[in-house]
Amino acid sequence: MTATLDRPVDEDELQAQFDATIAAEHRIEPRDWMPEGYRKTLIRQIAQHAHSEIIGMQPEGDWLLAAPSLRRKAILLAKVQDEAGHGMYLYSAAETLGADRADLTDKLIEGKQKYSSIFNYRTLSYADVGVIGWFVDGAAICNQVPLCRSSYGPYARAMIRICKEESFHQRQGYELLMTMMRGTPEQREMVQDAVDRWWWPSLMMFGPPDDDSPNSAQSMAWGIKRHSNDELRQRYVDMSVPQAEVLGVTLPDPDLSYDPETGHYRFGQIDWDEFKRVVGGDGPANKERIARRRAARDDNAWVTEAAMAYAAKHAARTEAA
Ligand code: BYC
Repeated sequence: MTATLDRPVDEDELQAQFDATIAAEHRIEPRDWMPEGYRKTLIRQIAQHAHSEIIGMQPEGDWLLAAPSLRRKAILLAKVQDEAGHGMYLYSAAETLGADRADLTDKLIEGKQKYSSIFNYRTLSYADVGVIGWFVDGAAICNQVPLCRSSYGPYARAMIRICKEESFHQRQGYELLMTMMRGTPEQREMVQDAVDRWWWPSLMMFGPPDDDSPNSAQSMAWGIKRHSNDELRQRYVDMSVPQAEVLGVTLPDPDLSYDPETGHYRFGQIDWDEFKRVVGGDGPANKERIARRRAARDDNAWVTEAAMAYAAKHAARTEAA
């Protein structure tokens, strides 16, 4: 779909080719013409996704030095490192759209770009590490498996690898909780307490309800998103209820009930005011999450500068040779 230069570029023709590619369920690649809105939407979503992975290292990272055994520490360390890797794939995907990685980080720190609301809650006990794996990575899988079919090639391909790793993350969380549930009454209480605190924020991860989601319709028409926020949230609830039963915990929703007519679980009202507050910067840990990201950028700037200076020197030498 690359424009040829031997005749004037006809915007309508390019748009028609783009539309045909989307309609045929083929992929848009970085070299292809794309409408500015499509590019901007992808940069917005991919940057927010990358920021979520990077900020998402913090709540679990807080437990690295306090993991209860060497085995748990090794698992947690591997998971947190995976999240750094996911952030890097995603920033690379955003770069294929013309975004600049350092600029995206600056926008995150200045509050001009978002990251997932879930990472503004604190991890108060080790059970939270397990519940993040089960709930948060479970929600991530539910949301991201359809993104493997996203219309933008680099994003879809990054998602395939990321989803494989998310699957390990979800399982390690569930296995940790299973182990704790076989332990002492205090350990079982810790798990239930973590479930009570993380369930509702996990449902908020899927975004606002469909009738209050300004980006969904266009993103679905472009094949960036494949399902609406509410569809994925419902899928997630249906998946989580039997898992909670096997684990032996109660999900903190008195309205949760199976509806035999639809084959889905009905659930209670989500506190959308809380969601708006947290996304707007007033969650339990927003300020410290950004302060830590800012410190990491500033304290480590010398590493980037040294790497850039070395690369420039190396390029100059290669050119001279
Ligand atoms: N938190 O029109 P809507 C992980 C924003 S990390 C904050 O529905 P859209 C992990 C939304 O951006 C996985 N903001 O938007 C890492 C929009 O804002 P603007 C993170 C939210 O884009 C470490 C506005 O609200 N996953 O798994 O069509 C450890 C209106 O929303 C949230 C992704 O990023 C939220 N929860 O749909 C463990 C998945 N929800 O920019 C695990 C990729 C919405 O218009 N992203 N907003 O002002 C997506 O699938 C979509 O972007 C969303 C939102 C479903 C999240």
